Amino acid sequence: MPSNITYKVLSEHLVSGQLKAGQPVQIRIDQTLTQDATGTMAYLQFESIGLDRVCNELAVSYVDHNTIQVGYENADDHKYLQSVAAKKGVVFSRAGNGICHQVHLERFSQCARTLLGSDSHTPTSGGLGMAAIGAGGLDVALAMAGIPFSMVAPKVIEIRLHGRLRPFVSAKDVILKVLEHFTVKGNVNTVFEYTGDGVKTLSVPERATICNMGAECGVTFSIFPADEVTKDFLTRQGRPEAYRELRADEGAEYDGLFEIDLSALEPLAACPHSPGNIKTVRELAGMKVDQILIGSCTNSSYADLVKAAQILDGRHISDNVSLGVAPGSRQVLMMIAQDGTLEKFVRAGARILESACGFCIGNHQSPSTNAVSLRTSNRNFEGRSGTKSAQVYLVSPEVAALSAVTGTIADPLAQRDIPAPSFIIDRDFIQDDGMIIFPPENPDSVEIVRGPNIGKGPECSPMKETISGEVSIKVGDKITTDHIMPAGARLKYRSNIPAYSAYVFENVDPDFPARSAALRDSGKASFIVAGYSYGQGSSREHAAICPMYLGVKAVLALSIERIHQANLCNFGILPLIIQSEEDYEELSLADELVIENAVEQVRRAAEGEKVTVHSITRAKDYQLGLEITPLQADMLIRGGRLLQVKEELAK
Ligand code: MIC
Ligand code: SF4
Repeated sequence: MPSNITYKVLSEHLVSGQLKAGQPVQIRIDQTLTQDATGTMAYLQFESIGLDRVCNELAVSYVDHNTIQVGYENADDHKYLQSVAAKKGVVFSRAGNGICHQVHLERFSQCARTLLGSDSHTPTSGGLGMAAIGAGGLDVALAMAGIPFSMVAPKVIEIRLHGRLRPFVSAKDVILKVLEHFTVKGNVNTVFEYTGDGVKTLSVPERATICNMGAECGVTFSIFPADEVTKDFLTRQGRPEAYRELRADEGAEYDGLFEIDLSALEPLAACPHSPGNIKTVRELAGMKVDQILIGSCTNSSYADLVKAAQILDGRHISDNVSLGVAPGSRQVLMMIAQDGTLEKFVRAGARILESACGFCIGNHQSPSTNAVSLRTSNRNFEGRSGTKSAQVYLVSPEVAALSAVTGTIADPLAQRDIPAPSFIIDRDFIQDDGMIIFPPENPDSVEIVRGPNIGKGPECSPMKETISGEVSIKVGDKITTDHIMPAGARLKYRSNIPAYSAYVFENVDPDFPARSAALRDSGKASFIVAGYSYGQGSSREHAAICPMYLGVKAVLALSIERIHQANLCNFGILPLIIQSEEDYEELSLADELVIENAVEQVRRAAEGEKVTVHSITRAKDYQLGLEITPLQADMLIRGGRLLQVKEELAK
């Protein structure tokens, strides 16, 4: 049967299950990646499994998120990560080497292989034909232990590209168009596969930008074919052996089709406070801007920066604007330093930032009160920038650079003063892996360094027969993991569960941690009630671990995003689906709820039965969905994935 590329790659990696949309399957993971903010927990959990070395083909540990180092915490994390990498056979990419997804694309990704990363933007490598999936740290730890990854076989949507982008229109506008159509909700267990004659007009970094922000739609991954363009990219990276042709068969079938005429696209922007809130730049033109930031794993490639600098060349940024530029990797930084691009930025008045996540995760560069900030990154959730009142718009590097000159949001198609940038790679990329440390053959003498910031891994307990307690918080739709577990200034607590737990829902309801912990300490369960798309955004498993630490036993939501749903199961929290908006309206803060025969009910849920939750407060039963695989039912009952795996390994 003719196959699309998604199922070609998945079937080559299938370990068990039937590759049919909606069915649970297990796939072999070739490569893994972690970053520091999720990595410390991932390696603490890997250590607790008790293996001497990682078992998968390639495991890379990046330090890119927490590089600000105010206080000892971040540096403690780096030391732990470097030493545990050496001990366990993991490749270590040092702080300063760049953002994990950009560096992985440049130096490690391979066509038609699988990659599991503890970061939701891992699908960036789909740009060169990899099935690259974001997951929680524990799932990545297990993949490093050689345990297959459990997922639901996805629906595959064909996104057919025609024509060619016009000058000033870029890959960012393609993915913003996709976001406008598919929105940030309802794309769970789906893959976006790009096809059509427009594909060959896009470079690998452009394809990577498009795959990167598929994460904002909530898809499992996005993937491009591997073709001559891919081969050229890998050859210029000095890695021609990583290339393998990957094309969909003639007549391959898909579960849906969305067509985009690249030549008809115009510059777009995602408006506050969601990447799915799309308008044309034309509509926003003239709005005064305070801050502009070019970088992040979405748009910080060599090509992105060269084009932005061409626009700024010989001009100066407006007096009311602060412009920051963060090259995505050390390779990009070295290349812009060599070809004069860096000087163009500096002369134009840009502030050159470290090759790291930095501003994107609210680590620094928080805008002023009520500021309008234009960014080339992928998320503009309220408060993520570090300034709650800031209005963050996501745009292409071209629109960002032009707006830096004018001081207002500028529609490049409506002006003639500044010519359109153009760039085609005609040289090899600089290949210098001097900031990558490969693990020693013999790690006997390596000591794992554990500074005071390195806490313990999470501790779960088996499910009780009766789960009874209270609703400790009720939230609305589209609650992101940034709402649940803020990053920015709180990121430094990632290795310390009790300390980090004090900030759960910090910007939603700062009393939540105390309320939930009080329930826990009096022997009661704590329940979260939420609307649609609960847990969208990041893969951070802390959004499950810290609520678990505070005694949360179930989330009752109208819908839950894929990675977060998996994280909840991994840490023994029931991801229950409320069946009607009326039920959601009714469930209220402090409602007393009880789940009788919990173990039996969970077992049956894996066979499609509903779970009965009794409300003592309203003297009625609610039927809730629990869409879990048998494996997830088992882990929920045993008290989480880690306990489940350890028990299995001990047999
Ligand atoms: C993000 O963009 O939100 C992050 C920070 O990269 C997260 C990972 C994390 O929370 O550590 C992600 O996207 O998974
Ligand atoms: Fe880093 Fe931002 Fe990319 Fe997350 S989205 S990996 S914080 S650059």
